[in-house]
Amino acid sequence: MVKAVCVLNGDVSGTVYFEQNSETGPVVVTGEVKGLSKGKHGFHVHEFGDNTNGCTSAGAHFNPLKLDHGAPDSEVRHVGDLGNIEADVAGGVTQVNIQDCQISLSGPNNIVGRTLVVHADPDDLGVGGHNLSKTTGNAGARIACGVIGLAQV
Ligand SMILES: [Cu+2]
Ligand SMILES: [Zn+2]
Repeated sequence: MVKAVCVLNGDVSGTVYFEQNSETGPVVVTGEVKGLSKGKHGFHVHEFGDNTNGCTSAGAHFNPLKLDHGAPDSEVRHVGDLGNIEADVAGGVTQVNIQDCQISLSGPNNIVGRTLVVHADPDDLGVGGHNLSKTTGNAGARIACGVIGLAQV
């Protein structure tokens, strides 16, 4: 089993864990994010584990297959497209509980060493009709991020 972890820092904070039992199996993403405004917030793995200029230097969505942005359950998506997390109330603790079949903790879709980003706005999952829908889901500012690193198993 491989485990990874990300400590999110910024306007909100959180800790997110990634667990994968086999090299090609799904990755289970769990954890919590504190302080979000009520509603949906885009949640992605961005290409670089570089936070030298804050979340900006993490680059674009992790997209090794050079496809358009999309929903997590869509065939056309970036590997890093994990959709949204949703806060039921403002300023509370939002639980993260995602299972994803494209991100991996090894191999070509490896997300270890890249950056997890939480956005200000909802990810429209590529279907919002905005000129950014097919690249970022028009999810707005990057309000928190952190580099994904290997965790103790
Ligand atoms: Cu993003
Ligand atoms: Zn994307």
